[in-house]
Amino acid sequence: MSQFEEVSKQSSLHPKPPGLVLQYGTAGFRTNAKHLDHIMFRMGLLATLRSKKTQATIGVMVTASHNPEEDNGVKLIDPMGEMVTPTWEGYATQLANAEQGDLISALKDVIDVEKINMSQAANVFVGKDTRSSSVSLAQAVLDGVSALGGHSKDYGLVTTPQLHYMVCCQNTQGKYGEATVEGYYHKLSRAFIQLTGNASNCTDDQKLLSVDGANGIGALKVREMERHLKKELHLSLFNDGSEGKLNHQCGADFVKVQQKPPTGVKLNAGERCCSFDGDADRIVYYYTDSDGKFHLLDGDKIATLISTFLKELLTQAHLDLKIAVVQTAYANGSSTHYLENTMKVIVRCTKTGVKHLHHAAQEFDIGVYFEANGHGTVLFSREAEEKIQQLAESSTTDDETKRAARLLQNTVNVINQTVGDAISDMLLIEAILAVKGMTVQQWDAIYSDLPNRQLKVKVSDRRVIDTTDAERRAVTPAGLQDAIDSLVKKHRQARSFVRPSGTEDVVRVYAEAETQESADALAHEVSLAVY
Ligand code: 16G
Ligand code: ZN
Repeated sequence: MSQFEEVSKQSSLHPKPPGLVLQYGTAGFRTNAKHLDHIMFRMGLLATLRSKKTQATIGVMVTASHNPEEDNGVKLIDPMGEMVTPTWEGYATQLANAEQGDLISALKDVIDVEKINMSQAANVFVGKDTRSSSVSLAQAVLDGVSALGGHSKDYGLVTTPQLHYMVCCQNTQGKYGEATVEGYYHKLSRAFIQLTGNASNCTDDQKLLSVDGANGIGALKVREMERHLKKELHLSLFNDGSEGKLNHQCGADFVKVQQKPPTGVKLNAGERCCSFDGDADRIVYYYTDSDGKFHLLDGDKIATLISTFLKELLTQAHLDLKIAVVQTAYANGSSTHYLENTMKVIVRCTKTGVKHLHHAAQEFDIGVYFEANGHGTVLFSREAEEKIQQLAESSTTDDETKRAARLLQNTVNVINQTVGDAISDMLLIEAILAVKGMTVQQWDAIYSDLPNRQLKVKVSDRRVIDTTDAERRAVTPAGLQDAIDSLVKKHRQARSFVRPSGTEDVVRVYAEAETQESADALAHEVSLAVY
């Protein structure tokens, strides 16, 4: 039987509902799980083609991140562990929407345009989150790979960033690490233990952290990681999936958007707590003070903590490396002000979505990127890594320089540079707090957030809104931006923008201002202008 006959036969077991149209959005396909079986099979086919084309291993992750349990989704991972390129996102959409009888010709179109050598071997890594639908959907991906004669490796239950890491390790012949979950724990925990070894007077109380696992994959994996940490970090794990529902009233997205603690977590005044999202690629921190007031330390505060730490170490190590922080329009105005004016680091603003931030961060020796929602990581250029390593291993440098260089080296190793990673970010943050002898309150006090509010508005067609300037200004519909500008003028220290969501059929509204009342009022007024 020819290759295409096999695909045809197999695809009839994963039929497309006629007329259903879905799009590869900011984070891949994402919708109710019952519409996704054919998408998964076809993404198995596409990943196989992408693997043949790049002559490298490609990843396919089955997850809908922070969406409700009933949803699911899928995203493709390119050879270095990054998001798949925009051209291939387009192919994904074409393949997904081809009616059953047109699938083979849609597949042949991609093969022709990309001039793919079909005799080339293909290798695809597959992972999934804990959603009940993920089992059969991941199987559909594997079916797609085998229908086109590709090899696959099923990693089973893994976090999204773990699968990104595996793909990168595999394609760099182990230079980045070993492409196993054990290898991941080993590399990160070792770097963490070496970092905290520099924090000699850290008490047991300071080593205590509560973790909200969002009832998802992160809970399982952080528990596995903890076994490697040699009691250098004591985790109290809540929302571990044994009772609660995935992402329901818990997790990083809930905490960030609602600006309140998750249910299911015992919060003692003053104690550090963090929340993961449903696939553990986002993290936010928080605590309640003695008056019961909730304090959120989001992606902006995390980026500030990390970039401050790195900048201090660069100075101590006398390393002249260019460091920048990449944010989106959602970054709190206070964070941008602090980074630019007090820390004096370069700040860049990009469109929402990890790939945009990742790309911008690659332009610097050290690029720290975080979305306010807690997704982020740090990228080191090859040259930066080499300089750090040389210095850490040099025999001629003085003790202070060497200590700083070694801290930098271990910092590089604790970070998952392929994508934002809640577990890796958590270890990095915990290590920084320990090394600096800093409490969560001191971290929070670096700057004060401007009160802010996010709202979503249902409109008949969100595509009528087009934005520019990294989504900070609306170009269409005519008059909208003028209306926003005049509303903003009525409030002090105010800023507001609107953008169509890339993951939901809504328009998002963001407003910040001097007081919470003012931010709430502005968000409401802008919503009315959109409607
Ligand atoms: C996706 C993005 C996230 C972004 C969010 C915005 C990835 C892996 N994830 O979850 O970075 O913040 O979408 O959603 O790129 P929105 O367009 O609905 O506001
Ligand atoms: Zn996520």
